[in-house]
Amino acid sequence: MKFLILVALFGLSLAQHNPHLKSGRTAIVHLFEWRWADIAAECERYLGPNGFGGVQISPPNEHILVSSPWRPWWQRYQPIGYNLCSRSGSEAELRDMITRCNNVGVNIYVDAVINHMCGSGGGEGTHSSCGSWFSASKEDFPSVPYSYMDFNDNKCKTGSGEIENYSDPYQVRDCRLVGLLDLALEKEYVRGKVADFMNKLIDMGVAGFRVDASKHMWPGDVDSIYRRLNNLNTKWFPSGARAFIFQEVIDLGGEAISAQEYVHLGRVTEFKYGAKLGTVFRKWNGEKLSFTKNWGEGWGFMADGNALVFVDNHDNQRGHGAGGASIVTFWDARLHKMAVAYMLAHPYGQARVMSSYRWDRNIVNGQDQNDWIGPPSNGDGSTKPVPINPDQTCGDGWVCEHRWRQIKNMVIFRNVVNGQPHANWWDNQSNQVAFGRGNRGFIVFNNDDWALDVTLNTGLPGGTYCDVISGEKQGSGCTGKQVQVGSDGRANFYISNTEEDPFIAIHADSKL
Ligand code: QV4
Ligand code: CA
Repeated sequence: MKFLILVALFGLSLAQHNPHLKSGRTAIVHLFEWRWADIAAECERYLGPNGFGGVQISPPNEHILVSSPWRPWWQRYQPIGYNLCSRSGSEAELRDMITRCNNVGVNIYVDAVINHMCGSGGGEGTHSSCGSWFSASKEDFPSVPYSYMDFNDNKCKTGSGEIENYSDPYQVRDCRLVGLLDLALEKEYVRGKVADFMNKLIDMGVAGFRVDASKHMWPGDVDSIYRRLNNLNTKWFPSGARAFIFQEVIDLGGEAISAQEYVHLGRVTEFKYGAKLGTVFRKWNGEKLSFTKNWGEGWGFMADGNALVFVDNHDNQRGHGAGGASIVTFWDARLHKMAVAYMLAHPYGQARVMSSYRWDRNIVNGQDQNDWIGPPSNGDGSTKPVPINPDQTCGDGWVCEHRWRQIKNMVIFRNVVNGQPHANWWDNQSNQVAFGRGNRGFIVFNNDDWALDVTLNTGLPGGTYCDVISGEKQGSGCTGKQVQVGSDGRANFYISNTEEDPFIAIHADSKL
């Protein structure tokens, strides 16, 4: 009886923690600022075949077009309405992408910007991605429609109308975040419009949502919106399946609003994860890899089943949001590959891989003056396609971390070891560590300034394994290092500290 009451109370929201990944897939990738046509092609030619479970897409709804600076990436975090035309493409292209990705077992998660509309200084006119007229000064968005009555101006108690103090939860929820017109989500009308927008996407076949700026919305308001959501489309998902919800709450500790206020509604982004992992791999503040023996909840992170984890995201890779200098991005490729491999090998959390584009950094006093630069684009601001080079890397400034062999192979590793416990930990009390996942996979890192040369218990059945970091299994051969595991499960590992990739990973499917 007690159990039934608990299910009735929490059943709906617990269901929103499930990403509904298909057939043993475990990781998702954020294809930041990619066009829908390119994502559709990527699902079919790369993500589906390589075991990626899903894609987080950039906001698909109508957004402001900013001219100064010219077409920054962040214009998409300033909604003008819920028409589905954006810098990434039209509604028809969005629908085609969702269908084609679903058909190859890759889920789509939408970045939902529902806390606000454009900035108060957004002007008036038709400078929006679908060409709808709006007026920021009058708070008039006829394409929804929203009028001045649908915003929080009277609820916010600060003199400027802005969030002035993050230790006051009322300000954080009811006032403007960097000038963004704050929606009155307590109103039935506004809740209905937001739910209609999300339901349209659910009916098109998306598997869930990253909920932008969740900290800035009252948990009760978003709960009421989530409860209005349709079940997922039964063409691709089990009947009764609820949308996967992961909420962006930056909680590094020490603020009035905590991630805990949202975990009953869905998963929450665990920002401590990337901040700490970066500090560990950079060996800052006396941190050592050996200290990560109890990585996860042991480090004060939220409960495993609530966490969405990542090494970097589209904000903190360019100094926006939180996390600070310790965040390891593609700019530090060697450390980035190690950190992402560590995340993918470790069982904690729902993992998300970042896939970025390059921009000209111009760092003055620690601040990147070019943190606004949008995706590789033509002069008119239209986003360039993602060309694929003969060696499978991406061209035209697209970094495509998810296509780096080491990262792609660790996504496969995570699938192969899915459900297996963290096991056979070893460390040298410094920055050389190793751990396995049951009897299915094993990984060894050398982040010290000297060579690693040690015989370890891998937990794997005896045989010859192909290291999926220095190469990979191809047919019956191996393009990388080979590891001999004895019948007792033990194997010798040698990793020089000067190697480009000072780590080795082997798993059940890389056995020769
Ligand atoms: C400017 C002034 C303000 C002034 C305002 C008046 O700076 O002082 O009040 O004009 O209109 C952009 C500009 C910003 C500008 C604002 C409004 O950078 O200078 O304000 O637009 O015109 C992204 C960017 C922001 C960008 C925003 C909207 O990071 O720089 O603001 O998009 O275009 C907190 C939050 C967290 C948030 C994080 C960045 O708790 O929720 O900051 N993260 C998410 C997204 C992020 C996005 C938003 C939230 C907003 O991940 O990408 O912000 O949707 O930690
Ligand atoms: Ca708000």
